[in-house]
Amino acid sequence: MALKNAYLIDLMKTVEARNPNDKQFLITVRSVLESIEPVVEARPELIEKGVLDLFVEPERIVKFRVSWTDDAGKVHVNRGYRVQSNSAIGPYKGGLRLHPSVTEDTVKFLAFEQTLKNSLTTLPIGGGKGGSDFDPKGKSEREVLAFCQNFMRELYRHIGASTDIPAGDIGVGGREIGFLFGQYKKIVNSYDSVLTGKGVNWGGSLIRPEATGYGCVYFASEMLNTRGNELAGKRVLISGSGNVAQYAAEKATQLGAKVLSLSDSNGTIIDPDGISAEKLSFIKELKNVRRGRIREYAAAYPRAEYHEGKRPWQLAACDVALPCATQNELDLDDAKTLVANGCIAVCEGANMPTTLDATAYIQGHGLLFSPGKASNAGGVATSGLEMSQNAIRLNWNQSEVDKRLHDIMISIHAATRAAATEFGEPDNYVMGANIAGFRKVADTMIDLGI
Ligand code: NDP
Ligand code: 2IT
Repeated sequence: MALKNAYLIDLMKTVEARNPNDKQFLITVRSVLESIEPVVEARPELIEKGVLDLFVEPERIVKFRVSWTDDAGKVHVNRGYRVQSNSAIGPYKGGLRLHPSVTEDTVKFLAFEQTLKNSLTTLPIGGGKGGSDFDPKGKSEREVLAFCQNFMRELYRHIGASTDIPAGDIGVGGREIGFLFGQYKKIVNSYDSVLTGKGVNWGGSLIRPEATGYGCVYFASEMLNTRGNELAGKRVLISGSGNVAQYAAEKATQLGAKVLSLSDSNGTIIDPDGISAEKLSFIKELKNVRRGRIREYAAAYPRAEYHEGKRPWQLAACDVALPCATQNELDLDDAKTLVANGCIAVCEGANMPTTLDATAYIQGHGLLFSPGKASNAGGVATSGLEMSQNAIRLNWNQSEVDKRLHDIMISIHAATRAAATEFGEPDNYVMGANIAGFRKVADTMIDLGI
């Protein structure tokens, strides 16, 4: 699909000129503009009032130096980022990513996506994202603490409970949120709801660790239901073995599916018997406590095979694929194999894991396909529920939060399909999510005065 509207073509040229090095951001903006083109054509005031011009330019980009010392006393310098993309419907909200691949481009594209995602959650949260090129792999706990404390020493001045509320993402889990929160609290001397994904003893919400993975599977179930189908009995391939992958595997298994794979950046394990709840406990201990590699699974469960350097998609046939690791991890060749093997649904747990040509191929062959901004929104939605509980200084029980999460995923699915149906393509979840997410933000920007 190419842009046809002259105004949007011009706008895209401006975005390219302003962000010449930000490849992923440009791909993301173009793909969103293509989706919302029919809305722009139907509503000239969006152009007249400059809504689109504002929408594609982050409200604020913060970039800072982070220095820390390793266990040998050597000084290291990393770059830290926070991109505050859009605050029309609420304070900036979005995760922090710690991975050596993080650049300004990464954070900018994720913040842009987050604005649309957060709009879909039904909650009052704007879009932001942050992170650093710090690599937590192989670092001691003291080194991770040193990094987190020094990262927060700069970040604290840009965030706040009603300004910007970061959370976890790749490389940032409960441990890192604790280190960041401890430092924030010490600097500002105030117990603010300034981060989510906190531990339950210190303001966290039950179900927040599970929420992204569970939500993704709730969403996949809704998609399958539209074709009179269900998850029970389905073979599922999952990539990643971190937070999102673990809980997607847990919920899929609880709903009667057989999860055949998990992976990490080194390789993939395929277990023909399925990854049971007991085997998943092994994974959680391996990845979250020992911080080991997925290859160790095959040593513990000899019927499983480990494939070094491979992603799951071409290693076994599946009915449902849940990419839950990182961006651009499912390409056109993978999509062709999934289709040839009879896959019926691809539901993204990660942010933009499927390349655009792979997405087009999957949609073109009649599979159900959901973009992460819809199907992984359960994580940030439950972060929103954590903020609600902090605001009323009460904790809801597990079933209460899980029910709210489930209801939110059903409502995101319904809103996405309704928008796609309104524009004549009921199965186009990409178009539906972009339009439904964009309209609420755009209408609010107009209400608040440009
Ligand atoms: P984790 O750090 O917990 O896990 C990430 C997993 O993906 C690990 O198995 C990691 O392998 C693998 N991975 C990371 N980078 C790469 C890479 N470049 N190539 C191959 N594999 C890689 O992160 P999360 O589970 O939290 O996040 C996974 C995805 O879900 C991301 O796209 C994130 O943006 C998205 N997401 C996360 C949410 C959350 O609440 N946490 C909410 C919504 C979306 P290894 O161990 O080798 O690093
Ligand atoms: O990509 C995402 O939605 C997240 N990493 C979660 C953000 C959040 O604020 O919970």
